[in-house]
Amino acid sequence: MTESYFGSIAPIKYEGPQSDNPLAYRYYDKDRKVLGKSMAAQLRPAVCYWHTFAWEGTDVFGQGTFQRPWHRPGDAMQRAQEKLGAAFELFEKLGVPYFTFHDRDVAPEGATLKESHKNLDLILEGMQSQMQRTGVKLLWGTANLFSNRRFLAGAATNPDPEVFAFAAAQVVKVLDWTHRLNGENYVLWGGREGYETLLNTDMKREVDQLGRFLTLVAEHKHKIGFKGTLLIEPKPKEPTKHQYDFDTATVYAFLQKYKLEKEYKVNIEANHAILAGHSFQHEVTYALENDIFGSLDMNRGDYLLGWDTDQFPNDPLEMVLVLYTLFSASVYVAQLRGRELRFMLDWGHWIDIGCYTLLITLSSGTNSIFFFGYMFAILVASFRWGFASGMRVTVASVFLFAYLVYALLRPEKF
Ligand SMILES: [Mn+2]
Repeated sequence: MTESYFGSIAPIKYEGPQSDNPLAYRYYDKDRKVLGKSMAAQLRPAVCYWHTFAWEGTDVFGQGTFQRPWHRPGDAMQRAQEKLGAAFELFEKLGVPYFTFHDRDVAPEGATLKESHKNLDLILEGMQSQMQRTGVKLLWGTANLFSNRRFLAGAATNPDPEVFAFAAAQVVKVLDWTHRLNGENYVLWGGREGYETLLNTDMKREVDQLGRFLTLVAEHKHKIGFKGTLLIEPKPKEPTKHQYDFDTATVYAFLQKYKLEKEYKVNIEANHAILAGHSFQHEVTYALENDIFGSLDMNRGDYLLGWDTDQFPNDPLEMVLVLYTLFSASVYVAQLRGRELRFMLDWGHWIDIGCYTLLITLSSGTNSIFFFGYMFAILVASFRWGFASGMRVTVASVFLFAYLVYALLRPEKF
């Protein structure tokens, strides 16, 4: 069907932190058990079809720069098959457990809806056999309701009812397929659901339409018996000036208004949080506290740019901070709901000491503001368990901090 695209590259394996092989995992060891689950199950890494295979490397000023074989002109279905082959070759070589896709990533749009559906069916049947062959699973599917010019003024919020119907038909198709491919979630990103100017926009009517659309999606999910989670991905900008799914708090207000707060959860993306003027951990905490936390898209943006760059996260401090926030907010929410967390009583202050040591190491070292975190752990240990426990935590903190002074400043500086 297709020739190998990554033919000369061997499967990527875990080789440990000492490895200097650029095509090896130094820390990600997919089968290693962490807290009773494999790293693959804990982290659930997924390759996104759009960024990796569909996007041609364009910006608004220029043409595609990637020039992959499947970007060549020619028979669009043939190219889609080549892309599918290359995609599963990459998933397999990377050893990732999951991938994600939207309908137009994988199959070309036809002249009519019927033809588009037929194209999608053909490719997704091939995808189903690739999934069976490789064991790679679908993390989520979604429908592209923003690329075609018909969506200029939105999909569910478009003033033209035919566009609303077209978008609905697309979601039905991809939701059915996501169910058939055992997808774990179905994502709805707002796309062009927003506006540029109120001069031509009836905002209340548009948001009502969005509420109606998402109610229909939830109804369809139950009708077909899809057990995965419906996720909304908040994003404040791009492509419209005022996006209706601005951030987690806006989405929560919207869901409550249309009585959908039990049907949808949020997929929080680091870069989208930053674009909304929030930190990633703000969005995570807000979602957890209001019981709409669904999934994390652990990417990053660029603090010097004002748009969504969807880059791979490479700042350990940012990642540890958000994971620590996730952990703390989960413990807080569990306690609010009266769940007894025995391990937190015994280990909470030690977990805090460990986290703060990590945060100090990753931030500005011995000048780090996270130094004060030790004090909270010492106070908790002292007040809960008494003098001896407080003393133990104090001594441990002093030793850890002294070690950091030594390790971070390096002995040759003395
Ligand atoms: Mn993004």
